[in-house]
Amino acid sequence: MTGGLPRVRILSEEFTDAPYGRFAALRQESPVHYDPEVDCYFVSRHHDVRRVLTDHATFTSEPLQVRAEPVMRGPVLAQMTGAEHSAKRKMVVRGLTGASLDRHVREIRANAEELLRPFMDTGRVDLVNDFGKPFAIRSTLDVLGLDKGDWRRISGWHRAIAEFIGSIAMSRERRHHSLECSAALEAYLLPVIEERRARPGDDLISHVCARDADSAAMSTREVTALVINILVAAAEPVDKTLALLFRHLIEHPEQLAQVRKDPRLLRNAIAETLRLTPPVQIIPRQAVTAADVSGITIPADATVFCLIGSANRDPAAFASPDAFDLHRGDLGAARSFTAAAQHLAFGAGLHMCVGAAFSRMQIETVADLLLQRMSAIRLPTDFGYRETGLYLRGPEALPLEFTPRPEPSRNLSGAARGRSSPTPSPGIRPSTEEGPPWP
Ligand code: 2IO
Repeated sequence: MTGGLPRVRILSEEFTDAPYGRFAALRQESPVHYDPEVDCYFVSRHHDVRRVLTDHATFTSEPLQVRAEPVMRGPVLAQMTGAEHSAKRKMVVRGLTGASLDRHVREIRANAEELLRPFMDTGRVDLVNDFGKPFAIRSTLDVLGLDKGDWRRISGWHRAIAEFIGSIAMSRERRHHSLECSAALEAYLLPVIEERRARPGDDLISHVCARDADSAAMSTREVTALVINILVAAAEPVDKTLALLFRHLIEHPEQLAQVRKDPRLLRNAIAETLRLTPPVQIIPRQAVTAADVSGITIPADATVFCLIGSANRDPAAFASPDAFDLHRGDLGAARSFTAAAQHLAFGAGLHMCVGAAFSRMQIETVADLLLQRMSAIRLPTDFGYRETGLYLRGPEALPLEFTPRPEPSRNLSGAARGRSSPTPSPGIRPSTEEGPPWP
């Protein structure tokens, strides 16, 4: 059935350049859209995306076997099921919570301070390329307990692996490059994993190497795949989310002023950023049997791409869905980082992002620090904003101009104000856009 349906070519430039403008038509006219060029069904309505992600009997994460496994050197968490899945998920959670979390918060702040310092003299920083990307990698290396001195090398491998995962179609040359980089990363990790087995520390690699009551010890291949999985999943969305958050706040100065006045609103702003502009735009699934979705039959074995950026702007789920509003009542900021989230930026169901709560703390900590150090944040008047990517999407660059504020004295940091979160709170302090320079 083709008559009357919009001819949407997902891989076309018109689509990739401005996907949000096209989602409304897709949701209305072709909510389950077959694109012969990529031989996939694109699901765009909020209700349908949630159904595909939570109906585990009908839709599996099988596509990751070809979309991820080659560069992950083995199966990732999202491919696993049953006891293996819950045991491994638990190990990752253990590395991100409790005493580890306190350490991660300190490391996140230290990484951010160090990366920002060279830009404090000039009052200019590209939040994506100068700050966000190195920050994402270095924070992730801290979590994994890898050597931050190697961040440039690891960053290069990471970029090629992320390109593989985020490509719907890829040239032979690029594919070859990604596979080479992932082999190089594996070779780099092998001696580290052996070392952590022999002398476990308090890092995530040691945690996943450890044998525990309800699971057998993992093979080195399993550990390698899990480490690469965490490296990519924890680093890839960070610079994008951070830059998108700042872009939305700069475009809505009244909301930025409110966040500066009451830093507890930062959480709302992050949740709303993830809803409006999710960094992970596509989650792939495969139909086990033929399934009816919005009146269209998806045949057995078909690949299904859930369009997260579209689901999150479905007017059936959110009022005025294209507006950035950190106060929106239909978002539920407090539950936005849990399985009860209304937006779908972290997915849904059994495979919902295991790092959701951690990422909230991470972005909140770094954004709070940036807001403390920078006042009068603006974009250069001649700057042409551009987002790239269809699968993983974010700003190409975000060159900020700002008025630097000095670092507060050490003994003052860590003063948390009226937070209700059970996790340790970053040192969030109120300030105003017009107020005197810190302190
Ligand atoms: C790493 C794609 C950034 C995941 C992926 C192959 C599997 C899985 C996701 C997220 C985000 C990354 N998929 N994380 O979409 O682990």
